[in-house]
Amino acid sequence: MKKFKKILSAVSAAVLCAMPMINGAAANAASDEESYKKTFVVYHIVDNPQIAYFDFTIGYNSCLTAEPSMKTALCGTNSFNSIHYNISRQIKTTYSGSAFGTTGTAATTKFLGDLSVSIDDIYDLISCDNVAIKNANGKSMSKTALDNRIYLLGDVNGDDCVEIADATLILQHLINPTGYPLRDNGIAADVNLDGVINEDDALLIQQYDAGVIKHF
Ligand SMILES: [Ca+2]
Ligand SMILES: [Ca+2]
Repeated sequence: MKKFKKILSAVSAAVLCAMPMINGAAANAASDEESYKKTFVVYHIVDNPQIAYFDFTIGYNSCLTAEPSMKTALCGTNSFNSIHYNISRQIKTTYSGSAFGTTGTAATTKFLGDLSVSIDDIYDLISCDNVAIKNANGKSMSKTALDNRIYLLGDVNGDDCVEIADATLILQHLINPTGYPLRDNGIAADVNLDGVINEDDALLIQQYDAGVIKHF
């Protein structure tokens, strides 16, 4: 019951976010088209470079849809496997290989939710459990060595909306990084998840705002 109330409280903010898109021509014929979605990403961040094995499980609420976790370049060619269980709404992922040797994002997991789902709700809708983390010697490490953080993809300025201002901020940042810094190293700005923040990400946000694409 508590979660349901929280979702309802987010509706008014979501309607405000959606206003620019409703004005777009592409959004007028929305009834028989795919509806707009918010794209949330769990970033699985290596906080201890000695990690050589991790095993985590993510569970998620029925108001979200999910994909298997994806590895980043940080995992290299080491063993990485992720399975999505639709029925139980769980994603199980394992990594096994050499120690990372550096910190950074090892994997990402995408979720799609309706516009009514706010970033404040998301930690109640997604649960991340680090089942086991080990070093290269097979010794168990603290489960907090892998940090799981959730962001609304494309919300560069952190106002819980994805709109043209976010694309503009990326472009301003590319020209003047110190004058237009990005929060948390721009982690929410890399909408195509290629590890680089550039004009391609700004363009995708513009396309989302214009209704050309409905999610990332
Ligand atoms: Ca924003
Ligand atoms: Ca990118």
